[in-house]
Amino acid sequence: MNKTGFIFDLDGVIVDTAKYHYLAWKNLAEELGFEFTKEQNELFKGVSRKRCLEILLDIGNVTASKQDFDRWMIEKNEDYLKYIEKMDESEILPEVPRVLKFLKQKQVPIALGSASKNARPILEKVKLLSYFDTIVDGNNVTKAKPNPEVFLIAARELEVKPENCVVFEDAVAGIQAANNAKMKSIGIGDAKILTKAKHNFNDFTEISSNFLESLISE
Ligand code: B16
Ligand code: MG
Repeated sequence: MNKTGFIFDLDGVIVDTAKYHYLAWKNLAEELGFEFTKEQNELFKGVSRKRCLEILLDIGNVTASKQDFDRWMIEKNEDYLKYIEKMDESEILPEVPRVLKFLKQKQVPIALGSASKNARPILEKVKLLSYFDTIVDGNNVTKAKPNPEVFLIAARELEVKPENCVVFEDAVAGIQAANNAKMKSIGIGDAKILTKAKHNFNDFTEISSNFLESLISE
């Protein structure tokens, strides 16, 4: 039997940091003189910080010099980090620890595969860092999801073949990235949005140990 590896996205799968990203982008938009809505924030899920700022400036019809752009990237992140600073275990999404513990017990290798450059401090804050055999995040990749790079690096570091990896993702681009890597994609969130996922669940409360077991021994 081939070894199975599990890869978790961060924002929207392990914790809901999207709400803090939203507040920080909204603050920047206000400073630049326009409104940024929760609906528009949906476009930012799973998308790199740089790309988010490009989309934000498009929304506000703002042109930026290279200097402005770099300054706003830093400003947004500093603001975001103030929200992150206050995070603790209570912000872990339902039943994520149960699933991580189960996989650990089964001695299955586990990776994080996230677009965020703040993944490590967030996992530290919510005290889940020790479950991960490797962290692949925005600091390690050059190509953003839907490019499979982040998940392929994770598979390599886990020493598992891509086709034997399972990916939990909440973003359309993330599901595409997993599919592009030939991995088993599991959509966490609205099945009507994550239509290309191999399996869909609203959250981890719907994922049974039997189902996890079946993924390990497939
Ligand atoms: P940072 P994920 C993504 O996390 C977020 O969904 C996305 O909104 C954010 O812009 C991106 O991380 C980069 O985050 O600014 O912290 O580097 O879903 O890939 O875990
Ligand atoms: Mg996500």
